[in-house]
Amino acid sequence: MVETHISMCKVCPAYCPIEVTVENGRAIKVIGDRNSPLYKGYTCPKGRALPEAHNHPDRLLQSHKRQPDGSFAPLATATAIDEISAKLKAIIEQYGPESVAVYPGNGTVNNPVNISIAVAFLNALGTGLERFFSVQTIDQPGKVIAQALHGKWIAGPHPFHLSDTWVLVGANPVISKMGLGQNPAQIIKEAVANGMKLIVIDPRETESAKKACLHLQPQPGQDPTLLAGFLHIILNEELYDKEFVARHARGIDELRAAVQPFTPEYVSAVAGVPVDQIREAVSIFTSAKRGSLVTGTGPHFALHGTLLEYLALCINTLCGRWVREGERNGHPHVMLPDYQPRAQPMAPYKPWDETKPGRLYGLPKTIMGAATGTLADEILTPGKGQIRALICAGSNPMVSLPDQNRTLKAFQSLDLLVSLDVEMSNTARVAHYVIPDYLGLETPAVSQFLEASKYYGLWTQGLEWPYAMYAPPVLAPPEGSDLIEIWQFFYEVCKKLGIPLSMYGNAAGAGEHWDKYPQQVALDMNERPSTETMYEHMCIGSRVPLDEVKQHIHGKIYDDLDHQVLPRDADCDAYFALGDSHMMAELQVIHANRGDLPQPDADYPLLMTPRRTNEVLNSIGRTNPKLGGRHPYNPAFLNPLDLEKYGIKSGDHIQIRSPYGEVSGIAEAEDKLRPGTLSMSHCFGANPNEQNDTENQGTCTSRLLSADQSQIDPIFGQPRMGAIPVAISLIT
Ligand SMILES: Nc1nc2c(c(=O)[nH]1)N[C@H]1C(S)=C(S)[C@@H](COP(=O)(O)OP(=O)(O)OC[C@H]3O[C@@H](n4cnc5c(=O)[nH]c(N)nc54)[C@H](O)[C@@H]3O)O[C@H]1N2
Ligand SMILES: Nc1nc2c(c(=O)[nH]1)N[C@H]1C(S)=C(S)[C@@H](COP(=O)(O)OP(=O)(O)OC[C@H]3O[C@@H](n4cnc5c(=O)[nH]c(N)nc54)[C@H](O)[C@@H]3O)O[C@H]1N2
Ligand code: SF4
Ligand SMILES: [Mo]
Repeated sequence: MVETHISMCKVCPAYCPIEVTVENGRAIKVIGDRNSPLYKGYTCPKGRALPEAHNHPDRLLQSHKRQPDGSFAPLATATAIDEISAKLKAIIEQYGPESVAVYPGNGTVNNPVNISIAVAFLNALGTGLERFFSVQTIDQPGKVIAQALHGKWIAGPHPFHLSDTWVLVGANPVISKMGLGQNPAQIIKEAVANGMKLIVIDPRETESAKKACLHLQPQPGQDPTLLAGFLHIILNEELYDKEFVARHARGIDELRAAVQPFTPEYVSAVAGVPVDQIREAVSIFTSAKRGSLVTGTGPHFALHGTLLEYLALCINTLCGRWVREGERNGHPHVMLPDYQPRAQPMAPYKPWDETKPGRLYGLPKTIMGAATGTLADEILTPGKGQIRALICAGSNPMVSLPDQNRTLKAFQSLDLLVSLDVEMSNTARVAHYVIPDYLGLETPAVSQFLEASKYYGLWTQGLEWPYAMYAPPVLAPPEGSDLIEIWQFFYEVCKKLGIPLSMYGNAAGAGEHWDKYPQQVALDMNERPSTETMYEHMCIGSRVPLDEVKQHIHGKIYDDLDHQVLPRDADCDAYFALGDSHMMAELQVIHANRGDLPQPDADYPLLMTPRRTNEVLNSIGRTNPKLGGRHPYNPAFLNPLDLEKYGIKSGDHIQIRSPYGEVSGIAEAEDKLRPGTLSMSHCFGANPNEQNDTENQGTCTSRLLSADQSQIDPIFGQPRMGAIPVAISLIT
């Protein structure tokens, strides 16, 4: 029997609506839902390859336990949970609850309840965010931190589709879908056709840059210097919105003083961008009326991501690029609670507490949770609080953390490593227990997370339309499988440990900036709630009830729901901070050290930068025959001039060395890449204790990174994962 169902792809947080063809209970085809009012049929290759993910012969269908000889034997999931709970109990009794850590990753995106319950589990243990090692601290933590230091505009930034300029600093939404989830290439194309002046700042000519009116190609990692140069011009030439700044911001004199050394000539010399391009970018941006300057992972990974984001926010604030009184809310709520946007900021606050230093490097407690870049050292460093048990929930730290060798050593020393995954990932292969999760088409879907992601900083997704969708499960789990969702796993463990769980529903905010506080819901610990019930908890108090959203199978744009932004409250005493003292001090540091980056030299003449691959999401999709099957490795992209210099051709195997490690890769020419740059995707390759087949598995770039203290942000722990000095040579 062949039937079609409307569902949602949940591989990434774009959550595209899809039409799934099912034959005798098996998905055989996925296309975009052409009746979706917002996405209009858009999908990417990863969504269209969902049938191959579900039907993959190596998909994990049973729990597995590692045997003394290193092989894995299947066991019932309930038995595995019994054993894991008993081990956790013993570990907690012996070493305390701080010896148990959780690392949720991108595999949790398929159901946001997973993250809530992972946090609830740690809260129940009494350790909370201190043992929550999430991707948040290796994926631009500077976004939330800088927003805390600068202040957050309640009515939000200008929406992209209503802007006349936009600056992408090291972000490539056409491939990543970050910032623009609903057919980014088309949205950008239409915006540019309608007159938007798009500026891209990226060492490569990206798919997004091809649509830009101006493309700056700086030296990797020199973006804070470049943005300080923009500010120098904006402030010295008085190109800012004086009325807006006087009304809503403080600290302009401190900022002006701090950017004085960043003259266009200095910035040009350090960042490697011609002065006239710097001036042109500023002129285009400041003479437009609407639109933001936003950042992506590329520049965030060069260690000064918080400063970068802070300077970006200062540029937007100086130019008054926030939704004003009388305008429509740019990012309206549907599945989140109602709130009244006002044209005013929420006050800045300090998002860390140095009176509560962590175990390592004096890293303070922050609103972002534990510093994931230090996870291996947290496991390897003896003393109170040493991590003895780690639960990896939809994450693959064996390839996503810096310094793969150190990660392996740390993981091999654990008393308990659990991997909740859908395949035998790099991390699952070194775990003690591997627990199989459902795949996306087997669970319900709801779009709330699309709205909530705006709280993680500018340009992290966020919906520009009052849109919502719900989709029921399309497939039953495969016959004979023994699956458990991530949140259900934590629930069952808590039940065994006799600890009650509470979740927080409808969270509209982050850190100390809340449009509305979440509602606490105590879970029934006698009878496990259904996933549907958990979604009801998640959407508790939503502006539109979940039941109403369920009525519209293709999703709905609730146009009539929009809000007009009210004026600033007469008694509002909150102001944006333009001159935060920590940020001003960091500006001095980057000035004193020409960007505070390793400079290319004779030993390491190239800088390695990160990039995303369309067919895979980090490591997700690598084993899918339709995705990674066709593109099994991550090429080492180089400018043809560099290839020629080293006597290398596209397709040649090369050795790549950094001060921290060595790997082999496969060279590929990329015409418009800035010379001196090696551009490569991450999360490929085998584990250090396995044979690596570069042509079929790619290369783990994390072996070229270090997790030493010197390579980690001293407050937020973001490890340096960009602008890495490297050398290459031909393997003969
Ligand atoms: N060198 C370098 N390192 C980086 C980066 C970089 O650019 N360069 N980027 C960093 C960034 S931004 C991030 S976010 C991290 C990513 O870090 P991770 O989240 O650790 O890496 P992923 O590869 O996304 O891992 C996702 C895992 O979830 C599994 N999975 C997929 N679907 C499901 C599901 O439905 N359920 C469950 N339970 N599991 C599922 C996959 O098999 C995979 O093992 O990497 C970081 N590391
Ligand atoms: N297809 C696909 N989509 C993904 C992912 C994926 O792996 N594949 N990963 C997901 C994840 S976890 C995340 S966090 C988002 C990330 O989303 P984005 O941040 O948009 O990621 P990228 O597409 O890599 O774009 C980053 C750009 O930064 C550039 N860059 C590198 N170094 C520098 C630098 O020093 N300065 C400047 N100015 N630019 C630099 C790179 O060349 C690249 O074009 O994407 C998500 N979406
Ligand atoms: S962009 Fe691709 S991976 Fe992301 S939700 Fe849409 S179809 Fe899925
Ligand atoms: Mo990420």
